[in-house]
Amino acid sequence: MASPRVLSGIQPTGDSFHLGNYLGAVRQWVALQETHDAFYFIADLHAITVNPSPAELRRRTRVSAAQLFGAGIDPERSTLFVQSHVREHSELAWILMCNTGMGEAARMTQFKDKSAKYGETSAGVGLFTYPILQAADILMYQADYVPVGGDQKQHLELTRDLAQRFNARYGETFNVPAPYILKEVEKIGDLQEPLAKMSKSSSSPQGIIEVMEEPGPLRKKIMRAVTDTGSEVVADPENKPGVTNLLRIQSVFTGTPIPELEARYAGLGYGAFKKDVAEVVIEALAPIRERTEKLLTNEAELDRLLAAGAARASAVARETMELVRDHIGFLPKP
Ligand code: AQP
Repeated sequence: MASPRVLSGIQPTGDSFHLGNYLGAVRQWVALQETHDAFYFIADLHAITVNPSPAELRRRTRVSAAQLFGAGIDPERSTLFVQSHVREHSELAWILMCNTGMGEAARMTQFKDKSAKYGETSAGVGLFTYPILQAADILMYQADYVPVGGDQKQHLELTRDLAQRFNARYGETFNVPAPYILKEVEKIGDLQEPLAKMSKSSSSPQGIIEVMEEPGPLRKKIMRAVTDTGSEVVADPENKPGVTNLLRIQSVFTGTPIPELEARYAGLGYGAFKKDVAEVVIEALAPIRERTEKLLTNEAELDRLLAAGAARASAVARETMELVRDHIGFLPKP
């Protein structure tokens, strides 16, 4: 029997991914490639919703690819590609848009959050239709599971609704995917505002840990992370969101259960705890940074790997689109 398929994407919207992207998504991608038929992509079509300059987009797309390979995505076991290299994504997004209600799209909270920055009427239409493109990305590959952070739950629900609606209207076409979200890392908090998610676009430089960050500044940021009143190192998401966030980070990286960490730091205070968290994060990210930097010295090789990924992804996308076009009633191309 074929392995179940996973599909996920990440936007090239920064010069580095952050700890939330890594722990919430990319780390699972690396693990899942061992047991699943894995498709991962760099979401450059999504990234243009916020109008990066062409030079910025090109650089960030390559940096993103290098970071994914550097984090452990194996081009032999996973299909890693750039979204815009597979033209079918945009075509399927349009078809799905024609099957989405305005009210349904307007309910997406990420649009509300992101458009607040521009003002709802000046935000691009692409930002509004973004979740529908995301549904197209997923359904195109007939994915079984989508490993993402908790912020994507609502978009996954929309994807499932659109798949079911399309199947009911036009006949069985799409696999209905399920989210794959790990509770303990579904939301890595901003270091300065731990109730908010760490985010490329909304976190302040002090609130975000970048995967590509040098040990010096990284250590400083963790030492300065907002901790809560009191001095006990205990997980309490409501009253101690800062400490809880750091405990979660240390726990996933070391594989040590949180109660064990709480016992270890009993009576030691925040300083000793934060120092250890910083060392754990530095040690975990250093090899990723080094491999990424090395990969970036050979752009031609990086582009070759991405071309191979695009060829494999395109073959699947063509197959899905033949089915979609036929089911919807488009005439075959003469
Ligand atoms: N703080 C987070 N905790 C856990 N998971 C997170 N993800 C993002 N932030 C956290 C997950 O990372 C994957 C890739 O995200 P993305 O780059 O496609 O976009 P995003 O979710 O909008 O993340 P950002 O950092 O906030 O990017 P910008 O600022 O560009 O919008 C997803 O699986 C996401 O859930």
